[in-house]
Parts: sequence; C-alpha cells; structure tokens
Amino acid sequence: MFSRPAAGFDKEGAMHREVDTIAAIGTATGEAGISIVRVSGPDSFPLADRVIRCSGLKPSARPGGTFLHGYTVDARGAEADEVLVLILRAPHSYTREDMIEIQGHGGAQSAKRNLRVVLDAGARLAEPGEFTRRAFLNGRLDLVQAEAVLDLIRARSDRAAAAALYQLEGQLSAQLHLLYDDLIAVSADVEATLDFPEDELPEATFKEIDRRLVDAQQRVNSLIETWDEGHLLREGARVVIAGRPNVGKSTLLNALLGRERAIVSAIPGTTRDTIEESISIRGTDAQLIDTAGLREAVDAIESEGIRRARAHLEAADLYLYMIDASADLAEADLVHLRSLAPDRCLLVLNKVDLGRQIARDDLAGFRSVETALLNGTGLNELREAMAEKLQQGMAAHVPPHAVISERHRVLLVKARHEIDRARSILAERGEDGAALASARLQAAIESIGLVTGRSYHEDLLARIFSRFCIGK
Ligand SMILES: Nc1nc2c(ncn2[C@@H]2O[C@H](COP(=O)(O)OP(=O)(O)OP(=O)(O)O)[C@@H](O)[C@H]2O)c(=O)[nH]1
Ligand SMILES: [Mg+2]
Repeated sequence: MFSRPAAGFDKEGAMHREVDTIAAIGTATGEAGISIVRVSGPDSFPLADRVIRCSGLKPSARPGGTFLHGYTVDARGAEADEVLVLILRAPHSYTREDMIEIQGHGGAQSAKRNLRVVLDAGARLAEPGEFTRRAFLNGRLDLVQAEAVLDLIRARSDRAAAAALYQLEGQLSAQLHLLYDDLIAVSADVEATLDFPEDELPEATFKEIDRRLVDAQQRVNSLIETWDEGHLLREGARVVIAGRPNVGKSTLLNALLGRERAIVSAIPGTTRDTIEESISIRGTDAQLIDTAGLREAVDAIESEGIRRARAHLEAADLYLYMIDASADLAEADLVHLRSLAPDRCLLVLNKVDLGRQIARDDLAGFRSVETALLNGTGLNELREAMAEKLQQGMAAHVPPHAVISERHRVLLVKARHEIDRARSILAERGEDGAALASARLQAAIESIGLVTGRSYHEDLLARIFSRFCIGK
C-alpha cells in the first residue's frame, strides 16, 4: 500500500517505477481533420528535436504552451507528415511531465506514421490509461478524478457528461478529502482521551466526539445515496418488458427500436432468451430488455428463459408490464403485479384494437397506457410515460452534483460500517474502548483513502487504468 502526496512528484512512487518516455495515438482512427500523437516523459523534448524538422528555434528551446509548425522525419530524414507540435513543459501538462502533442493530418496513416517515427526515436508505446495513471501518480488528479476522465469519455448523454465533468473538476473529491481529514481529527481526539486520567476527562468530550461521528456518517450516507443515479448515468436505465406469453412484448421491443429485432409470432412462448438493446427515450439512455413470457414453462429451455426474465425484473429501474387488454385479467397477472413496485412500473394494456375487457380503472395504483401496437396506437403516449418515469428516478437532484460509482459505494459502505462500530464501542465502553474505536476509525479512513487514492495499491491502479484506451 502506498501513500500519495497531495501534490508534486511522488518520490516514493518514482522509486517503484522507471519513468521512461511514452507515446500513443490520442485520437480515434478513421477519416478526420487531424490526428494527435502524444508523448510524455523526460525524453520528450530531446526526442522532439530528433523527429521534428522546423525553422527557427528547435522544439526543446521553445517555451511551454506554444505551437510550432514543421514536419515529422524518420531517422533517414524522410518526411512522415506535416504537423503542428504543442510544447507542454512539466508540471504544466496533463501528466505533469514534459509532453509534446503532435497534430498531424487525420486518417489512419498519418497517425501511424507519426507514431512510428516517435517510437523509432526511442519512446515506448504507452499502456492503456498510462497518461492518466502518470497524472495520478504525479499528483495532478486523484483517483476519483482519474475515473471521471473515463466516465467523460464514455458518457452517453449530456447529463452523464455534465456529472463526469463535475467529478473531474474535483467537487466529489473535495467532499471526500474533507471527510477524510475530519475523521483523522476525530480519531486523534479519541486517542487523546487515552492520555487523560479518568477523573479529569471532560464530560462533554465523548458527546462531542459522537456528534462529529454522526455528522461524518450522515455525509457518507448522502454520498452513498447518489449511487443509484450514478449507475443510471453510467449504464443507462434498465427497462424490462415483462408479462405473460403472447401479449405483445417482442412487438413492443421492435416498435421502440424501430426495427424487427425480436421474432414475433402468434405462438405463445416465442421468446425464450432475454434480448437486450440500447435505446434513447426522449434523450434518456436505457437498456431495453425483452423477456420470455411468464408462465409454467413447457421445457427446460423455456424454464431457463423465465428464470432469466425474473432475474432481470429484480434488477430493473423500470418495468413495462404488459397485459392483453382484450382478454380477461388473469390471476397470474395480479400475482406478478403485487411483486412490482408501482413507482417503477408502467402497465401496458395492449391489443385494445381487439376490444377491451380490462380498463385502466381496473388497475388503480398503477400508471397505465393503452396500446394497439399492431397499428402503432399509443406508442407515443407510452414513450412520454417512460421518459417521465425514467426522469423521476433521476430528478431527486439536478446535475451537476456528486454521484458515486460502484467502486466508491463498496468502500463507503465499509467506512459507514466502521464509523458505526466505533460509535457503539465508545457508547458502551467510554475511554476503555478508545483504542479499539480508534482502530475502527483508522479502517474507515483507509476506506475513504482508497476511494480518492490517498492510499492505493498496484492491483487497484491496474484494475482502474486497464479500462482506459491507449492514448488517454
Ligand atoms: N391484434 C393485435 N395483435 C397484436 C398486437 N400486438 C401484438 N400482437 C400480436 O400478438 C402476437 C404475439 O406477439 P409477440 O410480440 O410475439 O408477443 P410476446 O409477448 O413477445 O410473446 P412471447 O414471446 O411468446 O412471450 C403476434 O401475433 C403479434 O402480431 C396488437 O396490438 N393487436
Ligand atoms: Mg416475445
């Protein structure tokens, strides 16, 4: 486990890693205006002098934050591309190391040729996320901010991008660092009680300590509560279409997607496996999941399909429960409905073109939409209702504000538990429990430290940065 200084170069870290000069293509391949090769490390400027031909001052003599125009050239002096080169001097760069960014022409070939020139001149091809990893190790970003970089790259909606940017700017980090420092202060005060003879210990001390622990717990809690929304922003809402066989579930999937993705037939039990597709409902991203009709399965395959359907139902952010409105309400439907939370459920009363046995009023407590999907009736109304429900799920707060990820949640739940243990120990045993309570608080502090990266281990970094692309 290493500790990372809040800012500046990491001397301890530097002993563990060889700091060489890395390079990678930073832009996506394909036809485009420009492509960028980035280079970072101590040899960036000498390397630039070797591979960039330009008039005037050589690259290494230029001030940081300036561009030069020139050509990349290989060891034999052959030109690879016409380029603009951005000079970034440590610590005023993304990695806090000396960096150059070579902007070449777009398309796959220029970028590859520029990268080859740089690699031939001595740079090493960067690993996924290595630039951001260096930014972290050099104290430019904490771990929460580094993760925000990935969230921003992967953001699938405007909202998700706004939340990632907020996190990148350090707003979530600031709350976590404050919490960390406050817990260290309380823990020190708990330990200080050990130095007092019992009769000299002020009455108010433990009350005051408990008050501060309650406050810390509440702050941890409100962060944990943002997880739901964070997961909606990152993964999109999970919308599950469920109901008895043959009611029109797959027809609905196809209608919402606008293409014939799932097989539709008049034979009950047509869909046997779950089918997942991404859609955007009025600007909100969602995973739409069509499931096998819920009934007593006729064979093992269908039975597995129904098991999967039920598992998806449990993890859904929104259920579209579909009923054939032209037939009588089945007892099985009532049983299923009882197991669903009304605020996360929309009833779709389909096949109203065949007549209505079931009316909206029969199903009070559930919001419902009548449809005849065969001719598209009610589809727009359904989309509106879905958008409303999905947004209700996210509307508790208006971004930008802090939202945590699954990794953060696990660590914060542990921290909450440790603070809770410390409180009960102090409540039960007073100063006799001080040493034990302090150890609990250390564990809580450690957990929060792992969120921000104040403490970290190699496995954790490997797990986080391997999800990045090369060049970031
Ligand atoms: N009349 C009428 N028929 C419909 C409507 N919607 C779907 N159907 C028909 O109902 C039958 C079943 O549709 P599916 O979409 O396959 O039903 P499902 O719920 O996916 O069925 P399983 O996969 O077997 O659970 C098909 O023949 C559809 O054409 C509708 O609004 N009106
Ligand atoms: Mg189906």
